[in-house]
Amino acid sequence: MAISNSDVMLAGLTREQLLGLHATMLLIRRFEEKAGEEYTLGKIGGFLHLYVGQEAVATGAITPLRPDDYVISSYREHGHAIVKGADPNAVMAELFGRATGVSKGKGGSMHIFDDKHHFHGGYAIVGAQMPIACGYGLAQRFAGQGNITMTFFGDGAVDEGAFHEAMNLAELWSLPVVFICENNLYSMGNALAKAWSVSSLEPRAAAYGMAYERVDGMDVLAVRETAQRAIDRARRESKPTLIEAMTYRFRGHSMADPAAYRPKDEVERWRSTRDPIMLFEQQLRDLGIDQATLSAADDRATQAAEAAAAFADNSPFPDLSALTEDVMIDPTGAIAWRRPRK
Ligand SMILES: Cc1ncc(C[n+]2csc(CCOP(=O)(O)OP(=O)(O)O)c2C)c(N)n1
Ligand SMILES: [Mg+2]
Repeated sequence: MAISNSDVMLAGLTREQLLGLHATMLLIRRFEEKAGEEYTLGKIGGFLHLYVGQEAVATGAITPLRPDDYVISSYREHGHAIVKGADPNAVMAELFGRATGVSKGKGGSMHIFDDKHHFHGGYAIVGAQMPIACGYGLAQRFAGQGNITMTFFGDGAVDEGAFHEAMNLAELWSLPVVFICENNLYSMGNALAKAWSVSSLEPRAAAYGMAYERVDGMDVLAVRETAQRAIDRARRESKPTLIEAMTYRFRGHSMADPAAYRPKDEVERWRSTRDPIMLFEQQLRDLGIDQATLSAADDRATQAAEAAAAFADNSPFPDLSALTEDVMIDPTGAIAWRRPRK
Protein backbone atom coordinates (compact mmCIF):
# COMPACT_ATOMS: atom_id res chain seq x y z
CA MET A 1 0.00 0.00 0.00
CA ALA A 2 1.38 3.43 -0.94
CA ILE A 3 2.17 5.74 1.97
CA SER A 4 1.10 9.33 1.36
CA ASN A 5 2.72 12.29 3.11
CA SER A 6 -0.38 12.79 5.21
CA ASP A 7 0.06 9.31 6.74
CA VAL A 8 3.50 10.24 8.06
CA MET A 9 3.50 11.35 11.69
CA LEU A 10 7.15 11.58 12.72
CA ALA A 11 10.61 10.87 11.28
CA GLY A 12 9.06 9.67 8.02
CA LEU A 13 7.09 6.96 9.83
CA THR A 14 3.36 6.28 9.93
CA ARG A 15 1.34 5.85 13.12
CA GLU A 16 1.38 2.10 12.53
CA GLN A 17 5.16 2.02 12.16
CA LEU A 18 5.67 4.16 15.27
CA LEU A 19 3.39 1.90 17.30
CA GLY A 20 5.29 -1.06 15.90
CA LEU A 21 8.58 0.31 17.31
CA HIS A 22 6.85 0.93 20.65
CA ALA A 23 5.43 -2.62 20.75
CA THR A 24 8.81 -4.11 19.86
CA MET A 25 10.63 -2.29 22.67
CA LEU A 26 7.92 -3.31 25.13
CA LEU A 27 8.09 -6.92 24.02
CA ILE A 28 11.84 -7.02 24.69
CA ARG A 29 11.41 -5.29 28.08
CA ARG A 30 8.67 -7.64 29.32
CA PHE A 31 10.40 -10.69 27.84
CA GLU A 32 13.63 -9.85 29.65
CA GLU A 33 11.87 -9.13 32.94
CA LYS A 34 10.05 -12.44 32.69
CA ALA A 35 13.33 -14.24 31.89
CA GLY A 36 14.89 -12.64 34.97
CA GLU A 37 11.99 -13.87 37.08
CA GLU A 38 12.25 -17.41 35.71
CA TYR A 39 16.00 -17.40 36.33
CA THR A 40 15.40 -16.58 39.98
CA LEU A 41 12.91 -19.45 40.13
CA GLY A 42 15.61 -21.80 38.87
CA LYS A 43 13.98 -22.47 35.49
CA ILE A 44 16.93 -21.07 33.54
CA GLY A 45 20.47 -22.31 34.06
CA GLY A 46 23.86 -20.89 33.16
CA PHE A 47 24.39 -17.20 32.58
CA LEU A 48 21.65 -14.71 31.74
CA HIS A 49 22.54 -11.20 30.52
CA LEU A 50 19.48 -8.98 30.29
CA TYR A 51 19.01 -6.19 27.72
CA VAL A 52 16.71 -4.04 29.89
CA GLY A 53 17.45 -0.36 29.20
CA GLN A 54 19.05 -0.93 25.79
CA GLU A 55 15.88 -1.83 23.82
CA ALA A 56 15.99 1.26 21.58
CA VAL A 57 19.29 0.17 20.02
CA ALA A 58 18.19 -3.24 18.71
CA THR A 59 14.74 -1.91 17.79
CA GLY A 60 15.96 1.20 15.99
CA ALA A 61 18.85 -0.50 14.20
CA ILE A 62 17.34 -3.82 13.12
CA THR A 63 13.85 -2.75 12.01
CA PRO A 64 15.15 -1.02 8.83
CA LEU A 65 17.00 -4.19 7.71
CA ARG A 66 15.80 -6.55 4.99
CA PRO A 67 14.88 -10.13 5.93
CA ASP A 68 17.91 -11.40 3.96
CA ASP A 69 20.37 -9.20 5.90
CA TYR A 70 22.28 -10.92 8.69
CA VAL A 71 22.59 -9.92 12.34
CA ILE A 72 25.34 -11.23 14.62
CA SER A 73 25.55 -10.22 18.26
CA SER A 74 27.11 -10.83 21.65
CA TYR A 75 25.73 -12.79 24.62
CA ARG A 76 23.28 -9.93 25.44
CA GLU A 77 21.32 -10.87 22.34
CA HIS A 78 17.76 -12.00 23.10
CA GLY A 79 16.41 -8.61 22.00
CA HIS A 80 18.36 -8.56 18.73
CA ALA A 81 17.08 -12.03 17.84
CA ILE A 82 13.47 -11.11 18.57
CA VAL A 83 13.62 -7.92 16.50
CA LYS A 84 15.16 -9.87 13.60
CA GLY A 85 12.13 -12.15 13.67
CA ALA A 86 12.90 -15.00 16.06
CA ASP A 87 9.79 -16.36 17.80
CA PRO A 88 9.83 -15.20 21.46
CA ASN A 89 8.46 -18.62 22.49
CA ALA A 90 11.43 -20.36 20.89
CA VAL A 91 13.89 -17.86 22.38
CA MET A 92 12.44 -18.38 25.87
CA ALA A 93 12.46 -22.15 25.35
CA GLU A 94 16.16 -21.87 24.50
CA LEU A 95 16.79 -20.07 27.80
CA PHE A 96 14.97 -22.95 29.54
CA GLY A 97 17.16 -25.47 27.65
CA ARG A 98 14.17 -27.11 25.95
CA ALA A 99 14.03 -29.02 22.66
CA THR A 100 11.67 -26.37 21.18
CA GLY A 101 14.31 -23.67 21.65
CA VAL A 102 15.81 -21.81 18.68
CA SER A 103 19.04 -23.78 19.16
CA LYS A 104 17.18 -26.97 20.14
CA GLY A 105 17.89 -26.28 23.81
CA LYS A 106 21.60 -26.95 23.44
CA GLY A 107 22.83 -23.36 23.28
CA GLY A 108 21.14 -21.46 26.07
CA SER A 109 21.00 -17.71 26.60
CA MET A 110 24.35 -16.86 25.02
CA HIS A 111 23.86 -18.97 21.88
CA ILE A 112 20.59 -17.90 20.32
CA PHE A 113 20.70 -18.82 16.60
CA ASP A 114 17.88 -18.59 14.08
CA ASP A 115 18.94 -19.35 10.53
CA LYS A 116 15.46 -18.79 9.07
CA HIS A 117 15.51 -15.16 10.19
CA HIS A 118 19.22 -14.70 9.48
CA PHE A 119 20.08 -14.19 13.12
CA HIS A 120 23.44 -15.95 13.40
CA GLY A 121 24.32 -15.75 17.12
CA GLY A 122 24.83 -15.28 20.07
CA TYR A 123 28.66 -15.14 20.80
CA ALA A 124 29.96 -15.61 24.35
CA ILE A 125 33.54 -14.72 23.47
CA VAL A 126 33.82 -10.95 23.73
CA GLY A 127 34.55 -9.51 20.26
CA ALA A 128 34.33 -12.86 18.41
CA GLN A 129 31.40 -11.75 16.28
CA MET A 130 33.22 -8.88 14.58
CA PRO A 131 35.72 -10.78 12.38
CA ILE A 132 32.91 -13.24 11.65
CA ALA A 133 30.76 -10.34 10.46
CA CYS A 134 33.61 -9.42 8.09
CA GLY A 135 33.50 -12.94 6.68
CA TYR A 136 29.78 -12.57 6.04
CA GLY A 137 30.37 -9.15 4.49
CA LEU A 138 33.07 -10.52 2.18
CA ALA A 139 30.79 -13.33 1.03
CA GLN A 140 27.97 -10.81 0.48
CA ARG A 141 30.20 -8.50 -1.54
CA PHE A 142 31.16 -11.37 -3.84
CA ALA A 143 27.66 -12.80 -4.08
CA GLY A 144 26.28 -9.38 -5.04
CA GLN A 145 22.74 -9.95 -3.75
CA GLY A 146 22.72 -6.55 -2.04
CA ASN A 147 22.27 -7.96 1.45
CA ILE A 148 24.44 -6.76 4.32
CA THR A 149 25.56 -7.72 7.84
CA MET A 150 24.99 -5.82 11.06
CA THR A 151 26.95 -6.72 14.15
CA PHE A 152 26.43 -5.61 17.77
CA PHE A 153 29.02 -5.57 20.55
CA GLY A 154 29.75 -3.79 23.82
CA ASP A 155 32.23 -1.09 24.78
CA GLY A 156 34.37 -3.83 26.38
CA ALA A 157 34.79 -5.57 23.02
CA VAL A 158 36.53 -2.53 21.57
CA ASP A 159 39.62 -3.35 23.61
CA GLU A 160 39.93 -6.76 21.97
CA GLY A 161 42.33 -7.20 19.07
CA ALA A 162 39.44 -8.69 17.10
CA PHE A 163 37.77 -5.26 16.96
CA HIS A 164 40.85 -3.70 15.34
CA GLU A 165 41.39 -6.57 12.92
CA ALA A 166 37.75 -6.41 11.87
CA MET A 167 37.70 -2.62 11.47
CA ASN A 168 40.84 -2.68 9.35
CA LEU A 169 39.70 -5.47 7.05
CA ALA A 170 36.15 -4.11 6.72
CA GLU A 171 37.45 -0.77 5.46
CA LEU A 172 40.32 -2.22 3.43
CA TRP A 173 38.07 -4.71 1.66
CA SER A 174 35.07 -2.37 1.42
CA LEU A 175 32.69 -4.69 3.24
CA PRO A 176 28.94 -4.07 3.63
CA VAL A 177 29.03 -4.35 7.42
CA VAL A 178 27.41 -2.08 10.00
CA PHE A 179 29.28 -2.21 13.31
CA ILE A 180 27.19 -1.09 16.29
CA CYS A 181 28.91 -0.57 19.61
CA GLU A 182 26.36 -0.46 22.41
CA ASN A 183 28.31 1.76 24.76
CA ASN A 184 26.59 1.17 28.12
CA LEU A 185 29.55 2.70 30.02
CA TYR A 186 30.56 -0.56 31.73
CA SER A 187 32.16 -3.84 30.77
CA MET A 188 31.26 -6.09 33.68
CA GLY A 189 32.38 -4.01 36.68
CA ASN A 190 34.85 -1.92 34.72
CA ALA A 191 33.77 1.69 34.12
CA LEU A 192 34.52 3.08 30.67
CA ALA A 193 36.61 5.91 32.11
CA LYS A 194 38.99 3.31 33.58
CA ALA A 195 39.30 1.41 30.32
CA TRP A 196 39.50 3.91 27.45
CA SER A 197 42.16 6.60 27.03
CA VAL A 198 39.69 8.47 24.78
CA SER A 199 36.06 9.26 25.48
CA SER A 200 34.54 8.19 22.17
CA LEU A 201 35.13 5.74 19.36
CA GLU A 202 35.61 8.49 16.80
CA PRO A 203 39.43 8.43 16.86
CA ARG A 204 39.41 4.65 16.59
CA ALA A 205 37.16 4.78 13.52
CA ALA A 206 39.42 7.49 12.09
CA ALA A 207 42.43 5.21 12.59
CA TYR A 208 40.93 2.88 9.98
CA GLY A 209 39.39 5.59 7.80
CA MET A 210 35.91 4.32 8.62
CA ALA A 211 32.71 6.39 8.67
CA TYR A 212 31.57 7.00 12.25
CA GLU A 213 28.42 8.27 13.91
CA ARG A 214 27.56 8.63 17.57
CA VAL A 215 23.90 8.42 18.51
CA ASP A 216 21.73 8.64 21.61
CA GLY A 217 20.96 4.95 22.12
CA MET A 218 17.95 5.79 24.27
CA ASP A 219 16.22 7.51 21.34
CA VAL A 220 14.75 4.84 19.09
CA LEU A 221 14.07 7.23 16.19
CA ALA A 222 17.58 8.67 16.29
CA VAL A 223 19.03 5.15 16.27
CA ARG A 224 16.79 4.24 13.34
CA GLU A 225 17.86 7.24 11.27
CA THR A 226 21.54 6.69 12.03
CA ALA A 227 21.28 2.99 11.26
CA GLN A 228 19.44 3.74 8.01
CA ARG A 229 22.32 5.93 6.80
CA ALA A 230 24.81 3.17 7.61
CA ILE A 231 22.63 0.50 5.99
CA ASP A 232 22.35 2.63 2.83
CA ARG A 233 26.12 3.11 2.76
CA ALA A 234 26.65 -0.64 3.11
CA ARG A 235 24.04 -1.58 0.52
CA ARG A 236 24.72 1.09 -2.10
CA GLU A 237 28.47 1.63 -1.73
CA SER A 238 29.57 -1.59 0.00
CA LYS A 239 31.17 0.48 2.77
CA PRO A 240 31.28 -0.19 6.51
CA THR A 241 30.24 2.22 9.28
CA LEU A 242 30.97 2.29 12.98
CA ILE A 243 28.02 3.49 15.07
CA GLU A 244 28.47 4.23 18.75
CA ALA A 245 25.10 4.10 20.49
CA MET A 246 25.23 5.65 23.96
CA THR A 247 23.08 3.56 26.28
CA TYR A 248 22.87 2.03 29.76
CA ARG A 249 21.89 -1.34 31.16
CA PHE A 250 19.40 -1.00 33.96
CA ARG A 251 20.32 -4.37 35.53
CA GLY A 252 23.61 -5.97 36.53
CA HIS A 253 26.02 -7.39 33.94
CA SER A 254 24.32 -10.77 34.37
CA MET A 255 21.81 -12.17 36.85
CA ALA A 256 24.76 -13.15 39.02
CA ASP A 257 25.92 -9.53 39.37
CA PRO A 258 24.51 -7.27 42.11
CA ALA A 259 26.22 -4.32 40.30
CA ALA A 260 27.59 -2.84 43.50
CA TYR A 261 30.21 -0.91 41.48
CA ARG A 262 27.65 1.55 40.10
CA PRO A 263 26.49 4.48 42.25
CA LYS A 264 22.80 3.99 43.09
CA ASP A 265 21.93 7.56 42.10
CA GLU A 266 23.53 7.04 38.67
CA VAL A 267 21.36 3.98 37.99
CA GLU A 268 18.30 5.79 39.31
CA ARG A 269 18.99 8.85 37.15
CA TRP A 270 19.18 6.75 33.97
CA ARG A 271 16.07 4.77 34.90
CA SER A 272 13.95 7.76 35.76
CA THR A 273 15.05 10.21 33.07
CA ARG A 274 16.52 8.19 30.17
CA ASP A 275 14.35 5.08 29.90
CA PRO A 276 13.99 4.59 26.11
CA ILE A 277 10.40 3.37 26.37
CA MET A 278 9.36 6.21 28.64
CA LEU A 279 11.00 8.77 26.33
CA PHE A 280 9.33 7.32 23.23
CA GLU A 281 5.92 7.17 24.92
CA GLN A 282 6.25 10.88 25.66
CA GLN A 283 6.92 11.53 21.97
CA LEU A 284 3.91 9.43 21.00
CA ARG A 285 1.64 11.25 23.49
CA ASP A 286 2.87 14.57 22.05
CA LEU A 287 1.63 13.32 18.66
CA GLY A 288 -1.81 12.76 20.14
CA ILE A 289 -1.64 9.00 20.70
CA ASP A 290 -3.64 8.28 23.83
CA GLN A 291 -2.45 6.53 26.96
CA ALA A 292 -5.00 3.72 26.56
CA THR A 293 -3.35 2.69 23.25
CA LEU A 294 0.09 2.66 24.89
CA SER A 295 -1.13 0.71 27.93
CA ALA A 296 -2.87 -1.86 25.71
CA ALA A 297 0.44 -2.44 23.90
CA ASP A 298 2.12 -2.98 27.25
CA ASP A 299 -0.53 -5.52 28.27
CA ARG A 300 -0.01 -7.40 25.01
CA ALA A 301 3.77 -7.47 25.60
CA THR A 302 3.28 -8.80 29.14
CA GLN A 303 0.93 -11.50 27.84
CA ALA A 304 3.41 -12.47 25.12
CA ALA A 305 6.21 -12.80 27.68
CA GLU A 306 4.02 -14.90 29.96
CA ALA A 307 2.92 -17.07 27.04
CA ALA A 308 6.58 -17.57 26.08
CA ALA A 309 7.45 -18.72 29.61
CA ALA A 310 4.46 -21.09 29.68
CA PHE A 311 5.42 -22.48 26.26
CA ALA A 312 8.99 -23.02 27.44
CA ASP A 313 7.95 -24.64 30.71
CA ASN A 314 5.60 -27.05 28.93
CA SER A 315 8.23 -28.07 26.37
CA PRO A 316 10.32 -31.23 26.71
CA PHE A 317 14.05 -31.27 27.38
CA PRO A 318 16.12 -32.53 24.42
CA ASP A 319 16.34 -36.28 24.15
CA LEU A 320 19.66 -37.81 25.12
CA SER A 321 20.10 -38.94 21.51
CA ALA A 322 20.21 -35.23 20.48
CA LEU A 323 23.55 -34.92 22.24
CA THR A 324 25.46 -36.01 19.15
CA GLU A 325 23.19 -34.30 16.60
CA ASP A 326 24.44 -31.11 14.86
CA VAL A 327 27.94 -31.75 16.18
CA MET A 328 30.78 -31.42 13.71
CA ILE A 329 32.43 -34.78 13.23
CA ASP A 330 34.93 -36.27 10.84
CA PRO A 331 33.32 -39.49 9.60
CA THR A 332 35.96 -40.04 6.90
CA GLY A 333 38.88 -39.64 9.27
CA ALA A 334 40.44 -37.33 6.68
CA ILE A 335 41.39 -34.67 9.18
CA ALA A 336 44.53 -36.25 10.52
CA TRP A 337 45.02 -33.91 13.45
CA ARG A 338 41.74 -34.99 14.97
CA ARG A 339 43.00 -38.54 15.42
CA PRO A 340 44.28 -39.39 18.84
CA ARG A 341 48.07 -39.71 18.95
CA LYS A 342 49.43 -43.21 19.26
C1 LIG B 1 37.56 -12.84 25.13
C2 LIG B 1 36.78 -12.72 26.40
N1 LIG B 1 37.33 -12.10 27.45
C3 LIG B 1 36.62 -11.97 28.62
C4 LIG B 1 35.36 -12.49 28.71
C5 LIG B 1 34.56 -12.32 30.01
N2 LIG B 1 33.54 -11.29 29.80
C6 LIG B 1 32.28 -11.62 29.52
S1 LIG B 1 31.32 -10.27 29.28
C7 LIG B 1 32.58 -9.22 29.57
C8 LIG B 1 32.36 -7.73 29.53
C9 LIG B 1 32.06 -7.19 28.18
O1 LIG B 1 31.52 -5.89 28.28
P1 LIG B 1 30.94 -5.12 27.05
O2 LIG B 1 31.64 -5.52 25.82
O3 LIG B 1 30.93 -3.67 27.39
O4 LIG B 1 29.43 -5.65 26.90
P2 LIG B 1 28.19 -5.48 27.89
O5 LIG B 1 28.24 -6.66 28.82
O6 LIG B 1 28.33 -4.19 28.60
O7 LIG B 1 27.00 -5.58 27.02
C10 LIG B 1 33.75 -9.92 29.85
C11 LIG B 1 35.04 -9.28 30.16
C12 LIG B 1 34.83 -13.16 27.61
N3 LIG B 1 33.60 -13.69 27.61
N4 LIG B 1 35.54 -13.24 26.46
MG1 LIG C 1 29.40 -2.49 28.10
